[in-house]
Amino acid sequence: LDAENLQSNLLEWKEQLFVYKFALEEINTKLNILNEEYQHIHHHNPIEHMKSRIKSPASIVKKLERKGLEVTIENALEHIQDIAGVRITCSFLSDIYTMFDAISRQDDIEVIRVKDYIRQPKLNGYKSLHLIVKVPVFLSNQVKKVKVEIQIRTIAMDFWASLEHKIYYKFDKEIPQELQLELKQAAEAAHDLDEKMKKIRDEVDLYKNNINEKQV
Ligand code: 0O2
Repeated sequence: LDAENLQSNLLEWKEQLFVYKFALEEINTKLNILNEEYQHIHHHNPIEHMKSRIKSPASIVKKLERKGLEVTIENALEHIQDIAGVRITCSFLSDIYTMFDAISRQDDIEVIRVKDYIRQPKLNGYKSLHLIVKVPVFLSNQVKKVKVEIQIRTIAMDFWASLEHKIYYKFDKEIPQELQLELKQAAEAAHDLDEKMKKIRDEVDLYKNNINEKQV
């Protein structure tokens, strides 16, 4: 089954696929609510921006092949965890775990997998928190639990990952060794920037608290 066939096949499976769109809409609404509530209470929004997408049939085929699986819709639905994906970019590292906790606490969301590439970065330097969650989509005659991948990272991690992604494909997934080393150093620089920003924010909070205490 090639990409074109899968595409027409996927159309036949429209019902299977459009639930991913609904699942994304639900997750987006939940995230917007959390962000606004946090802004209201703490005067700080943990989400800098977010982006969601449905994986294209061609990418689904490529991923199945990469995994050594037969290209079938059943395999796609079962083994491709990121058909629906949301990427959340946060200002600060702590915001990542704030979002993670808030998402995990929601009764109707089931977190089925967590990959913490922040505590354990990939060898190339990649950092991000990946969750696979299941969210119920209420249709007219049934409830479908739909898988969504949520990637949460800081602006600095996102900057690094988007450049690395481009380089990876530019070199057809064989990045020259010296470039790999430079990328790793850039990942460390991104990490240092995150730490520096956190320190500055803590100092700003201290100033604010001092001013408030003086006013009381
Ligand atoms: P694309 O082109 O971004 O969609 P799994 O079946 O879930 O166990 P998978 O999908 O490899 O295996 O899981 P993982 O490690 O959670 O990675 C999922 C996604 O994270 C990738 O999707 C990338 O978007 C991102 N990612 C993972 N590793 C890297 C990395 O080293 N660099 C960058 N830039 N992004 C990374 P896709 O489908 O592989 O790619």
